[in-house]
Amino acid sequence: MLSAINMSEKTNHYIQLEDQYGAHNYHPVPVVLSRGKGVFVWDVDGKEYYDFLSGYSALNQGHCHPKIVTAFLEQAQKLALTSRAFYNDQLGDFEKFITAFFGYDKVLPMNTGAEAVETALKLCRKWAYKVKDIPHDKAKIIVCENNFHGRTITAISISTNPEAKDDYGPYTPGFEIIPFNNISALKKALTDKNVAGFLVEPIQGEAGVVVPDEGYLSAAKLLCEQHNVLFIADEIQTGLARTGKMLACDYENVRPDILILGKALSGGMMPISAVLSDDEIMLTIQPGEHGSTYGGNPLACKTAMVALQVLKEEKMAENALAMGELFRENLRALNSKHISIVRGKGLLNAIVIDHAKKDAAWNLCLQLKDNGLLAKPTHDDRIRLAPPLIIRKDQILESVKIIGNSLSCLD
Ligand code: IF1
Repeated sequence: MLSAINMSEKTNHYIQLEDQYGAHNYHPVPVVLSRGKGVFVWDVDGKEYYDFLSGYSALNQGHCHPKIVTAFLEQAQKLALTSRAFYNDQLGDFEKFITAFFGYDKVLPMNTGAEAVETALKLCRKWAYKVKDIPHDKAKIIVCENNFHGRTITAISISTNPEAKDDYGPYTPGFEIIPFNNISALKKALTDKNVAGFLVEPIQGEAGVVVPDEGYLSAAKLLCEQHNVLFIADEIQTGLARTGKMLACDYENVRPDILILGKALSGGMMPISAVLSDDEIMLTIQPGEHGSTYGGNPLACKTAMVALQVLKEEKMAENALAMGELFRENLRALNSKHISIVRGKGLLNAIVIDHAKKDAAWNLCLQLKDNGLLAKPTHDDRIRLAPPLIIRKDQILESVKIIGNSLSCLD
């Protein structure tokens, strides 16, 4: 239970409601938000904050982007859901738009990121049995230590994080876990003829923004090609301009066999995810073999097309690249004894706090909040810093100043 000290009456009221009536599956920073616009959010007392979490990278376009909101509202008043029992006049346009946008034959629309990951795993297994001719129920998919692919039973079955995994067994079989950023480990795992796929985040977000060595992704993709194994990129957090390119795989010109997108695909309006691949893989799933009530709904389709459009129109990847470099350069220039590492790509960054006290990162986040910037530790000592991609130079410099001033709370 949070102590009510130095929290306003209103803040305390909403926190108590969630404590009393909501599951305790999160430990949020004690701030109650009521409005968002661009890079800013405001709490119930009207205090303004820089949002340096961006809905876990679902708000790349910024809070309530006017063009996305307009499209959302227009479609919501026209036709929001048909189910896939019938056709609708938005899905085909969305499918044409997004497959051209990323250069794939087809897309399978879902809702949450975890559902898209599950869909990608199902496609990989279907392909294994129908195309690669792997013996039935023997398909194996390789994943990396310290991954994060969602909260479903299969996603936590392949997790190496006890907090995400413990007491949820028995676990889904058919996976092998290897070290991330380790080509020889992948090479060894690929000697197994029953391997059908390699699922990887181009940068490990939840692990604390762990960027692999230059060349890792392209070397992994080449190995997959040589072994007729599908390279499956989970770009749910790294995709959609977050790392300074439209996809993190673009840094190494890697074209995943299966591309998984989510989060900012809707610009933070609603859950929209998508799995893209070419016909040889996508057409292994026949009518009735996969689906979802809301997958491909007209509201999601209309919203996603505009959310993708503004990424390009407003050159958000280019801005993320430039602002990310400025951000890391100025963070390092703080020369704080409390920051051991500053790392990231584009505007997906993290600082690693070097401090004797276990809850130092949490305390820093509380101080940041008081100073007008919202962030949250991803593990005890790592703080992800990921603002919306529309952030300007003066706002980056002001944010670094806030971070610099807040670090003294650790002295
Ligand atoms: C939480 C962070 C965690 C993801 C990748 C799939 C999913 C995610 C690479 C699933 C979701 C969210 C989930 C949220 C916290 C956040 C997160 F890395 F983004 F910070 F947990 F690691 N693949 N990430 O990052 O997508 O089903 O949530 O739409 O669960 O606490 P989802």
